[in-house]
Amino acid sequence: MTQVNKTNRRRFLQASLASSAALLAKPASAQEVVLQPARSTGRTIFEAGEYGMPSEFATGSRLIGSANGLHGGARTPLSESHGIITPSGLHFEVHHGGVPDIPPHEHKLLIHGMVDNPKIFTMEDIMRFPSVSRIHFLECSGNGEQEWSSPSSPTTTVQQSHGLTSCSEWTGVPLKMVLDELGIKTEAKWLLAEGDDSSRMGRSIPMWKVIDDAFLVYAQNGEFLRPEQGFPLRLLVPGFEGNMNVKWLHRLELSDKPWWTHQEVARYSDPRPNGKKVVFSFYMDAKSVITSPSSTMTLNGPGFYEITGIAWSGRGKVAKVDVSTDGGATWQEANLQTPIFNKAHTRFRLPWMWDGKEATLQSRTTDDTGYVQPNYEQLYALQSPIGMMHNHAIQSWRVQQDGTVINVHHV
Ligand SMILES: Nc1nc2c(c(=O)[nH]1)N[C@H]1C(S)=C(S)[C@@H](COP(=O)(O)O)O[C@H]1N2
Ligand SMILES: [Mo]
Repeated sequence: MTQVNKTNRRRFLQASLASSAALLAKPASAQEVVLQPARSTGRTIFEAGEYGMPSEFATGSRLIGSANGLHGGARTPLSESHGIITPSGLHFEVHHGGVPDIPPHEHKLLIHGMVDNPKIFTMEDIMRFPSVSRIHFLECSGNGEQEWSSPSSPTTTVQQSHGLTSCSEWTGVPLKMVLDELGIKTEAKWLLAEGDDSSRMGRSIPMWKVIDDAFLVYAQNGEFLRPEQGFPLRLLVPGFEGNMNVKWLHRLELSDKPWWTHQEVARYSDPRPNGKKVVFSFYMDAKSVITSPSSTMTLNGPGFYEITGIAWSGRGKVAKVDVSTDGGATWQEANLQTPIFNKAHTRFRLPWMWDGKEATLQSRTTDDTGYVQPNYEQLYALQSPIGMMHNHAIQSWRVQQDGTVINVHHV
Protein backbone atom coordinates (compact mmCIF):
# COMPACT_ATOMS: atom_id res chain seq x y z
CA MET A 1 0.00 0.00 0.00
CA THR A 2 2.69 2.48 1.03
CA GLN A 3 4.86 1.39 -1.87
CA VAL A 4 2.02 1.93 -4.32
CA ASN A 5 1.19 5.23 -2.68
CA LYS A 6 4.74 6.43 -2.93
CA THR A 7 5.00 5.54 -6.61
CA ASN A 8 1.69 7.21 -7.36
CA ARG A 9 2.69 10.23 -5.38
CA ARG A 10 5.91 10.64 -7.30
CA ARG A 11 4.13 10.22 -10.60
CA PHE A 12 1.49 12.73 -9.62
CA LEU A 13 4.06 15.20 -8.44
CA GLN A 14 5.92 14.97 -11.70
CA ALA A 15 2.65 15.39 -13.53
CA SER A 16 1.63 18.45 -11.54
CA LEU A 17 4.99 20.12 -11.82
CA ALA A 18 5.05 19.37 -15.52
CA SER A 19 1.78 21.23 -15.90
CA SER A 20 3.61 24.48 -16.56
CA ALA A 21 5.01 22.95 -19.70
CA ALA A 22 1.57 21.58 -20.53
CA LEU A 23 0.11 25.07 -20.17
CA LEU A 24 2.38 26.32 -22.87
CA ALA A 25 2.14 23.24 -25.11
CA LYS A 26 -0.26 23.08 -28.07
CA PRO A 27 -3.66 21.71 -26.96
CA ALA A 28 -4.67 18.27 -28.25
CA SER A 29 -7.30 18.38 -30.95
CA ALA A 30 -10.95 18.18 -29.89
CA GLN A 31 -11.23 14.92 -31.77
CA GLU A 32 -8.52 13.30 -29.65
CA VAL A 33 -10.03 14.49 -26.39
CA VAL A 34 -13.79 14.27 -26.83
CA LEU A 35 -14.49 11.65 -29.44
CA GLN A 36 -13.15 8.73 -27.45
CA PRO A 37 -15.66 5.97 -26.65
CA ALA A 38 -17.28 6.48 -23.24
CA ARG A 39 -15.86 4.53 -20.36
CA SER A 40 -17.55 1.29 -19.40
CA THR A 41 -19.79 1.27 -16.31
CA GLY A 42 -18.03 2.45 -13.17
CA ARG A 43 -17.97 1.07 -9.65
CA THR A 44 -21.30 0.72 -7.84
CA ILE A 45 -22.25 2.71 -4.74
CA PHE A 46 -21.89 -0.53 -2.76
CA GLU A 47 -18.22 -0.72 -3.58
CA ALA A 48 -17.55 2.75 -2.22
CA GLY A 49 -18.31 1.51 1.27
CA GLU A 50 -20.09 3.38 4.03
CA TYR A 51 -17.26 5.80 4.66
CA GLY A 52 -15.75 7.32 1.53
CA MET A 53 -12.05 6.93 0.91
CA PRO A 54 -9.72 9.10 -1.20
CA SER A 55 -9.03 8.12 -4.81
CA GLU A 56 -6.43 5.40 -5.14
CA PHE A 57 -4.48 7.91 -7.22
CA ALA A 58 -4.75 10.70 -4.66
CA THR A 59 -1.51 11.59 -3.02
CA GLY A 60 -0.51 12.65 0.44
CA SER A 61 -0.15 10.33 3.37
CA ARG A 62 1.11 10.88 6.86
CA LEU A 63 4.70 10.17 7.72
CA ILE A 64 4.67 7.87 10.69
CA GLY A 65 7.65 7.91 12.96
CA SER A 66 9.39 9.78 15.60
CA ALA A 67 12.56 11.16 14.10
CA ASN A 68 12.73 13.87 16.76
CA GLY A 69 12.22 11.53 19.71
CA LEU A 70 8.59 12.35 20.44
CA HIS A 71 6.40 9.36 21.13
CA GLY A 72 3.84 8.50 18.52
CA GLY A 73 4.39 11.23 15.95
CA ALA A 74 2.62 11.31 12.57
CA ARG A 75 3.21 14.24 10.22
CA THR A 76 0.82 16.01 7.87
CA PRO A 77 1.80 15.89 4.16
CA LEU A 78 2.01 19.68 3.77
CA SER A 79 3.44 19.62 0.25
CA GLU A 80 0.35 17.76 -0.94
CA SER A 81 -2.21 19.77 1.03
CA HIS A 82 -4.42 22.36 -0.65
CA GLY A 83 -6.28 25.33 0.79
CA ILE A 84 -6.27 25.63 4.57
CA ILE A 85 -8.16 22.63 6.00
CA THR A 86 -6.34 19.44 6.91
CA PRO A 87 -8.50 16.37 6.28
CA SER A 88 -9.02 14.65 9.64
CA GLY A 89 -7.29 11.50 8.42
CA LEU A 90 -4.16 13.53 7.63
CA HIS A 91 -4.05 15.55 10.88
CA PHE A 92 -0.72 15.27 12.63
CA GLU A 93 -0.55 13.24 15.84
CA VAL A 94 1.55 13.43 18.94
CA HIS A 95 0.81 11.29 21.95
CA HIS A 96 2.83 10.32 24.96
CA GLY A 97 1.10 7.12 25.98
CA GLY A 98 -0.75 5.74 22.98
CA VAL A 99 -4.30 6.37 21.77
CA PRO A 100 -7.03 5.14 24.13
CA ASP A 101 -10.37 3.97 22.72
CA ILE A 102 -12.96 5.57 24.99
CA PRO A 103 -16.68 4.76 24.62
CA PRO A 104 -18.38 8.18 24.74
CA HIS A 105 -21.25 6.99 26.95
CA GLU A 106 -18.70 6.03 29.61
CA HIS A 107 -16.70 9.24 29.39
CA LYS A 108 -16.94 11.77 32.23
CA LEU A 109 -15.50 15.24 32.78
CA LEU A 110 -14.89 16.27 36.39
CA ILE A 111 -14.65 20.01 37.07
CA HIS A 112 -13.55 20.82 40.61
CA GLY A 113 -11.23 22.97 42.73
CA MET A 114 -12.01 26.67 43.04
CA VAL A 115 -15.59 26.53 41.80
CA ASP A 116 -18.73 27.01 43.89
CA ASN A 117 -20.36 23.78 42.65
CA PRO A 118 -18.02 21.03 41.45
CA LYS A 119 -19.65 18.70 38.96
CA ILE A 120 -19.17 15.58 36.84
CA PHE A 121 -20.42 16.00 33.27
CA THR A 122 -21.34 13.26 30.81
CA MET A 123 -20.81 13.82 27.09
CA GLU A 124 -24.57 14.28 26.78
CA ASP A 125 -24.44 17.08 29.41
CA ILE A 126 -21.65 18.83 27.52
CA MET A 127 -23.33 18.56 24.14
CA ARG A 128 -26.49 20.20 25.51
CA PHE A 129 -24.65 23.52 25.83
CA PRO A 130 -24.84 25.96 22.88
CA SER A 131 -21.95 25.15 20.55
CA VAL A 132 -19.51 27.07 18.36
CA SER A 133 -17.46 26.02 15.32
CA ARG A 134 -14.14 27.71 14.64
CA ILE A 135 -11.22 27.15 12.29
CA HIS A 136 -7.89 26.95 14.12
CA PHE A 137 -4.45 25.51 13.55
CA LEU A 138 -2.83 23.20 16.07
CA GLU A 139 0.95 22.94 16.16
CA CYS A 140 3.29 20.93 18.36
CA SER A 141 5.90 23.30 19.80
CA GLY A 142 8.43 20.59 18.87
CA ASN A 143 7.66 21.18 15.17
CA GLY A 144 10.98 21.92 13.46
CA GLU A 145 13.02 20.76 16.43
CA GLN A 146 15.26 18.67 14.23
CA GLU A 147 15.91 21.55 11.81
CA TRP A 148 16.81 23.80 14.68
CA SER A 149 19.22 21.57 16.52
CA SER A 150 21.11 19.95 13.65
CA PRO A 151 21.68 21.12 10.09
CA SER A 152 19.11 19.41 7.95
CA SER A 153 19.88 17.12 5.06
CA PRO A 154 19.20 18.42 1.52
CA THR A 155 16.44 15.85 1.19
CA THR A 156 14.56 16.75 4.37
CA THR A 157 11.04 17.47 3.12
CA VAL A 158 8.56 20.06 4.35
CA GLN A 159 6.57 17.19 5.84
CA GLN A 160 9.56 16.21 7.95
CA SER A 161 10.56 19.75 8.89
CA HIS A 162 7.09 21.33 9.37
CA GLY A 163 4.52 18.49 9.40
CA LEU A 164 3.54 18.82 13.07
CA THR A 165 0.95 21.50 12.26
CA SER A 166 -2.57 21.03 10.92
CA CYS A 167 -5.73 23.12 10.66
CA SER A 168 -9.33 22.03 11.26
CA GLU A 169 -12.80 23.31 11.87
CA TRP A 170 -13.42 22.42 15.50
CA THR A 171 -16.85 22.26 17.15
CA GLY A 172 -17.47 22.42 20.86
CA VAL A 173 -18.58 24.47 23.85
CA PRO A 174 -16.85 27.61 25.16
CA LEU A 175 -15.30 26.58 28.46
CA LYS A 176 -16.26 29.87 30.10
CA MET A 177 -19.93 29.04 29.58
CA VAL A 178 -19.57 25.71 31.39
CA LEU A 179 -17.51 27.21 34.23
CA ASP A 180 -20.00 30.06 34.70
CA GLU A 181 -22.64 27.42 35.40
CA LEU A 182 -20.50 26.15 38.28
CA GLY A 183 -19.42 29.57 39.56
CA ILE A 184 -15.73 30.48 39.27
CA LYS A 185 -14.21 31.57 42.61
CA THR A 186 -12.39 34.93 42.38
CA GLU A 187 -9.09 33.39 43.61
CA ALA A 188 -8.97 30.99 40.65
CA LYS A 189 -6.09 31.99 38.37
CA TRP A 190 -5.10 28.66 36.79
CA LEU A 191 -6.81 25.57 35.49
CA LEU A 192 -5.29 22.09 35.27
CA ALA A 193 -6.42 20.11 32.24
CA GLU A 194 -5.78 16.37 32.50
CA GLY A 195 -6.24 13.61 29.91
CA ASP A 196 -7.60 10.11 30.43
CA ASP A 197 -4.76 8.39 28.55
CA SER A 198 -2.04 6.26 30.11
CA SER A 199 0.23 9.31 30.34
CA ARG A 200 -2.43 11.28 32.27
CA MET A 201 -1.01 14.30 30.52
CA GLY A 202 -1.66 17.51 32.40
CA ARG A 203 -1.03 21.17 31.69
CA SER A 204 -1.74 24.37 33.65
CA ILE A 205 -3.75 26.89 31.62
CA PRO A 206 -4.07 30.53 32.77
CA MET A 207 -7.66 31.54 33.54
CA TRP A 208 -7.49 34.61 31.28
CA LYS A 209 -7.05 32.27 28.33
CA VAL A 210 -9.85 30.02 29.55
CA ILE A 211 -12.17 33.04 29.71
CA ASP A 212 -10.95 34.36 26.36
CA ASP A 213 -11.37 31.52 23.86
CA ALA A 214 -10.67 28.01 25.22
CA PHE A 215 -13.31 25.46 24.27
CA LEU A 216 -14.29 21.87 24.92
CA VAL A 217 -14.16 20.22 21.53
CA TYR A 218 -16.04 17.09 20.45
CA ALA A 219 -16.07 17.44 16.66
CA GLN A 220 -13.59 18.12 13.89
CA ASN A 221 -14.29 18.92 10.24
CA GLY A 222 -17.96 18.05 10.49
CA GLU A 223 -17.68 14.71 12.29
CA PHE A 224 -16.79 13.50 15.75
CA LEU A 225 -13.13 13.80 16.75
CA ARG A 226 -10.80 11.08 15.57
CA PRO A 227 -9.56 8.86 18.46
CA GLU A 228 -6.05 10.19 17.68
CA GLN A 229 -7.29 13.77 18.17
CA GLY A 230 -8.83 13.03 21.57
CA PHE A 231 -12.24 11.40 21.06
CA PRO A 232 -14.64 11.93 22.71
CA LEU A 233 -13.45 15.26 24.19
CA ARG A 234 -10.42 17.51 24.04
CA LEU A 235 -9.50 20.97 25.18
CA LEU A 236 -8.64 23.53 22.54
CA VAL A 237 -6.64 26.60 23.58
CA PRO A 238 -6.32 28.30 20.18
CA GLY A 239 -2.82 29.52 19.29
CA PHE A 240 -1.17 27.97 22.34
CA GLU A 241 1.40 25.20 21.98
CA GLY A 242 -0.06 21.84 20.95
CA ASN A 243 0.81 20.22 24.24
CA MET A 244 -1.69 22.41 26.15
CA ASN A 245 -4.56 21.15 23.99
CA VAL A 246 -5.21 18.16 26.22
CA LYS A 247 -6.84 15.18 24.52
CA TRP A 248 -9.24 12.65 26.06
CA LEU A 249 -10.02 15.39 28.59
CA HIS A 250 -11.46 14.02 31.84
CA ARG A 251 -10.54 16.47 34.59
CA LEU A 252 -10.35 20.24 35.03
CA GLU A 253 -9.23 21.67 38.37
CA LEU A 254 -9.22 25.39 39.17
CA SER A 255 -6.55 26.79 41.48
CA ASP A 256 -4.73 29.99 42.46
CA LYS A 257 -1.37 28.64 41.17
CA PRO A 258 -0.02 26.51 38.34
CA TRP A 259 0.85 22.81 38.84
CA TRP A 260 4.38 22.77 37.40
CA THR A 261 3.72 19.44 35.72
CA HIS A 262 6.51 17.43 34.11
CA GLN A 263 5.24 18.51 30.69
CA GLU A 264 5.61 22.21 31.51
CA VAL A 265 8.87 22.26 33.47
CA ALA A 266 10.89 19.63 31.60
CA ARG A 267 9.71 18.83 28.13
CA TYR A 268 7.99 21.98 26.93
CA SER A 269 10.28 24.73 28.25
CA ASP A 270 12.68 27.00 26.37
CA PRO A 271 16.36 27.62 27.23
CA ARG A 272 17.68 31.20 27.18
CA PRO A 273 21.27 32.48 26.71
CA ASN A 274 21.57 33.37 30.43
CA GLY A 275 21.26 29.68 31.35
CA LYS A 276 17.66 30.02 32.55
CA LYS A 277 14.63 28.33 31.08
CA VAL A 278 11.38 29.96 30.11
CA VAL A 279 8.29 28.04 31.13
CA PHE A 280 4.72 28.88 30.15
CA SER A 281 5.67 30.47 26.86
CA PHE A 282 2.17 29.53 25.67
CA TYR A 283 2.05 31.15 22.22
CA MET A 284 3.00 29.65 18.91
CA ASP A 285 4.54 32.65 17.19
CA ALA A 286 4.03 33.76 13.60
CA LYS A 287 5.45 31.21 11.16
CA SER A 288 5.20 30.35 7.48
CA VAL A 289 6.65 27.85 5.03
CA ILE A 290 6.58 27.36 1.28
CA THR A 291 5.02 23.96 0.60
CA SER A 292 5.55 23.99 -3.19
CA PRO A 293 8.09 24.04 -4.69
CA SER A 294 9.85 22.38 -1.78
CA SER A 295 12.57 19.84 -1.08
CA THR A 296 12.68 16.67 -3.27
CA MET A 297 10.35 18.12 -5.93
CA THR A 298 11.61 18.69 -9.47
CA LEU A 299 10.70 21.64 -11.67
CA ASN A 300 10.22 20.57 -15.25
CA GLY A 301 12.14 23.33 -17.02
CA PRO A 302 11.92 27.12 -16.88
CA GLY A 303 8.51 28.78 -17.08
CA PHE A 304 5.49 29.49 -14.92
CA TYR A 305 5.14 28.07 -11.43
CA GLU A 306 2.96 29.02 -8.49
CA ILE A 307 4.84 29.41 -5.24
CA THR A 308 2.45 28.44 -2.45
CA GLY A 309 2.50 27.69 1.24
CA ILE A 310 0.89 28.31 4.60
CA ALA A 311 1.32 30.94 7.29
CA TRP A 312 -0.15 31.11 10.79
CA SER A 313 0.18 32.87 14.13
CA GLY A 314 -0.91 31.89 17.62
CA ARG A 315 -1.36 35.56 18.46
CA GLY A 316 -3.96 36.49 15.87
CA LYS A 317 -4.40 36.75 12.11
CA VAL A 318 -1.80 36.59 9.39
CA ALA A 319 -1.43 40.16 8.09
CA LYS A 320 0.96 39.47 5.23
CA VAL A 321 3.41 37.03 3.71
CA ASP A 322 6.49 38.12 1.78
CA VAL A 323 8.22 35.71 -0.57
CA SER A 324 11.81 35.87 -1.76
CA THR A 325 13.31 33.93 -4.65
CA ASP A 326 16.84 35.25 -4.06
CA GLY A 327 17.55 34.11 -0.51
CA GLY A 328 16.09 37.15 1.21
CA ALA A 329 17.74 39.92 -0.85
CA THR A 330 14.40 41.09 -2.26
CA TRP A 331 10.82 40.33 -1.26
CA GLN A 332 7.44 40.33 -2.96
CA GLU A 333 4.08 40.29 -1.21
CA ALA A 334 2.11 37.07 -1.80
CA ASN A 335 -1.67 36.81 -2.29
CA LEU A 336 -3.52 35.56 0.79
CA GLN A 337 -6.52 33.26 0.53
CA THR A 338 -9.58 34.92 2.10
CA PRO A 339 -11.32 34.89 4.47
CA ILE A 340 -8.35 34.92 6.82
CA PHE A 341 -9.21 33.27 10.12
CA ASN A 342 -7.87 34.09 13.55
CA LYS A 343 -5.16 31.64 14.72
CA ALA A 344 -5.58 29.55 11.57
CA HIS A 345 -3.49 28.40 8.67
CA THR A 346 -3.60 30.98 5.90
CA ARG A 347 -2.81 29.92 2.33
CA PHE A 348 -0.51 32.19 0.34
CA ARG A 349 0.23 32.08 -3.37
CA LEU A 350 2.58 33.95 -5.67
CA PRO A 351 2.90 33.55 -9.45
CA TRP A 352 6.53 32.98 -10.46
CA MET A 353 8.35 32.79 -13.77
CA TRP A 354 11.41 30.63 -13.21
CA ASP A 355 14.27 31.71 -15.46
CA GLY A 356 16.11 28.43 -15.03
CA LYS A 357 18.82 29.87 -12.79
CA GLU A 358 19.52 28.77 -9.23
CA ALA A 359 16.95 30.33 -6.88
CA THR A 360 16.57 30.29 -3.11
CA LEU A 361 12.93 30.43 -2.00
CA GLN A 362 11.89 31.82 1.38
CA SER A 363 8.66 33.04 2.98
CA ARG A 364 8.33 35.48 5.86
CA THR A 365 5.05 36.29 7.55
CA THR A 366 3.91 39.22 9.67
CA ASP A 367 0.92 38.81 11.97
CA ASP A 368 -1.65 41.44 12.96
CA THR A 369 0.29 42.28 16.14
CA GLY A 370 3.13 43.47 13.84
CA TYR A 371 5.40 40.55 14.77
CA VAL A 372 7.69 39.52 11.90
CA GLN A 373 8.84 35.91 11.53
CA PRO A 374 12.57 35.82 12.37
CA ASN A 375 15.41 34.24 10.41
CA TYR A 376 17.67 31.66 12.04
CA GLU A 377 20.27 34.20 13.16
CA GLN A 378 17.65 36.24 14.97
CA LEU A 379 16.19 33.13 16.58
CA TYR A 380 19.58 31.76 17.68
CA ALA A 381 20.26 35.08 19.41
CA LEU A 382 17.01 34.83 21.32
CA GLN A 383 17.04 31.18 22.21
CA SER A 384 20.32 29.49 22.99
CA PRO A 385 21.82 27.06 23.62
CA ILE A 386 19.70 25.82 20.78
CA GLY A 387 16.29 24.93 22.17
CA MET A 388 14.03 22.07 21.38
CA MET A 389 10.84 24.02 21.08
CA HIS A 390 9.31 26.94 19.20
CA ASN A 391 11.43 26.92 16.07
CA HIS A 392 9.55 29.36 13.84
CA ALA A 393 12.46 30.56 11.71
CA ILE A 394 12.35 31.31 7.99
CA GLN A 395 12.89 28.15 5.92
CA SER A 396 14.94 28.11 2.69
CA TRP A 397 14.50 25.81 -0.31
CA ARG A 398 16.96 25.96 -3.20
CA VAL A 399 15.85 25.36 -6.77
CA GLN A 400 18.96 24.11 -8.56
CA GLN A 401 19.64 24.68 -12.24
CA ASP A 402 18.52 21.16 -13.13
CA GLY A 403 15.15 21.88 -11.50
CA THR A 404 15.67 19.73 -8.42
CA VAL A 405 14.75 21.37 -5.12
CA ILE A 406 16.78 20.84 -1.95
CA ASN A 407 16.52 21.89 1.67
CA VAL A 408 19.21 24.41 2.53
CA HIS A 409 17.72 25.05 5.99
CA HIS A 410 18.88 28.67 6.08
CA VAL A 411 21.25 30.77 4.03
N1 LIG B 1 -4.00 13.51 26.98
C1 LIG B 1 -3.05 13.89 26.10
N2 LIG B 1 -3.19 15.07 25.47
C2 LIG B 1 -2.26 15.48 24.58
C3 LIG B 1 -1.11 14.70 24.31
C4 LIG B 1 -0.99 13.45 25.00
O1 LIG B 1 -0.02 12.69 24.82
N3 LIG B 1 -1.97 13.09 25.88
N4 LIG B 1 -0.16 15.18 23.43
C5 LIG B 1 -0.09 16.63 23.32
C6 LIG B 1 0.84 17.11 22.32
S1 LIG B 1 2.48 17.12 22.73
C7 LIG B 1 0.39 17.70 21.17
S2 LIG B 1 1.46 18.44 20.09
C8 LIG B 1 -1.04 17.67 20.78
C9 LIG B 1 -1.21 16.96 19.47
O2 LIG B 1 -2.55 16.90 19.09
P1 LIG B 1 -2.99 15.94 17.90
O3 LIG B 1 -2.39 14.59 18.14
O4 LIG B 1 -4.46 15.96 17.87
O5 LIG B 1 -2.42 16.56 16.64
O6 LIG B 1 -1.85 17.02 21.75
C10 LIG B 1 -1.47 17.26 23.08
N5 LIG B 1 -2.45 16.68 23.96
MO1 LIG C 1 3.58 18.46 21.25
